[in-house]
Amino acid sequence: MKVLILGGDGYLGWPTAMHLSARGHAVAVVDNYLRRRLCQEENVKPLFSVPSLNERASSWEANSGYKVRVYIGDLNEWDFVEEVFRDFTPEGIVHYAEQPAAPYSMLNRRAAGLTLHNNLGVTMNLICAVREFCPDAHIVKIGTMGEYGTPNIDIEEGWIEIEHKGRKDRFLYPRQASSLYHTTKIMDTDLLWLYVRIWGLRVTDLMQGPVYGLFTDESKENEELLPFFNYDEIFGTVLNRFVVQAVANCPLTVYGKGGQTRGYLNIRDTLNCVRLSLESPASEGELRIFNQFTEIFSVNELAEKVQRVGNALGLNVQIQPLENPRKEAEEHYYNPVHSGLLELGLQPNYLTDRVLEQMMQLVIKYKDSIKIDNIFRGVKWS
Ligand code: USQ
Repeated sequence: MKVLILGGDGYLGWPTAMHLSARGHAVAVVDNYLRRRLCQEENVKPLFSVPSLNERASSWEANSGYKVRVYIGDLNEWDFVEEVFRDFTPEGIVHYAEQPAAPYSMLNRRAAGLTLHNNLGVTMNLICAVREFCPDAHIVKIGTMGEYGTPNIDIEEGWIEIEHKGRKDRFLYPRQASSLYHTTKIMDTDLLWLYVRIWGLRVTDLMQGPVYGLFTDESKENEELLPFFNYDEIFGTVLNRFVVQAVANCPLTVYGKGGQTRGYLNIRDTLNCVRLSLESPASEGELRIFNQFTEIFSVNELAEKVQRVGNALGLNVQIQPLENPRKEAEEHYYNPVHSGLLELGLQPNYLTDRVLEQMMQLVIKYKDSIKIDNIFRGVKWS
């Protein structure tokens, strides 16, 4: 299948490109290096420096024999979108090309505007490009579990049937996010659902939980191919941050009571979920939604696991509850369904002690490049 990956430079984009090309798909990636630029502006660095997309594509070809095409440009600009879609008319498109950080979106008015403009503009251009150049192509959109928030009832897989005054209908499951970033993902879903109904697009929306992990089958032999790995407060996700904090001998930054509960998954499972979705596409005129995570943990449970595994490796891991900079429920009910991807064939990689230990061992190699002042800055939601 010809697959175009929008946002191919990011934490998930590049590993997805290698994963799909190693399985025989013809892959092209697009990126404008937005995340690299925002990291520079906010003075944060990934754990290890990451070669450019063209350099990574060359290393991957030298290692594996598979070629990944690279387009550098801004998908908010229609002329560039048109050029890419005319040159590489895809059968499947993976849409990661968004400002991905909740804390960044809550930083200030400029960051909020950039998040809104980028995320919705790119989604709209994608919808128009598919309609114009490849109407039968399947869009795999990375959404987020955070779109649902933490309601006091079970979370269904995207849809809910409601009976009201004796009549029934099926609706998108209610969404109520707790950051602007997560809210742009709700708006994306609404945009896609509109054009699925009007133009008959094929769309899969993957409601993904926070991802953890450092290497995948394709990168583990070659550190040049590792993903863009942030551990700072703005762009890093919680478990990746805790692992780096443990290695750097900084107390783990549990926000508030630590009862915040989410569905997590290993980066390897993200790649498998995206591939399985592409290989069994949604039908014409279908918005298919999967909840994409494999296990549920509270922040306290993650911190305790990291502490136990870190101490067994000889680290001295402390846990330090901090006043929560975010506005979110710290103790709540959480019971989301997640059977769709398992039915498609997903075989989860669970968070075992061995997995955590391997992550820590790799981070230990880069211990000297950890910037302690990147770890906590206290971006407040209010
Ligand atoms: N948290 C801490 N300490 C930290 C960092 C986070 O206690 O040092 C807590 C947060 O308050 C939150 C939970 O851990 O309750 C998860 O935070 P996170 O930063 O790992 O994840 P989040 O901001 O929700 O966003 C991340 C990704 C985003 C993705 C989302 C999935 O950045 O791209 O969409 O996870 S989800 O959270 O399910 O919506």
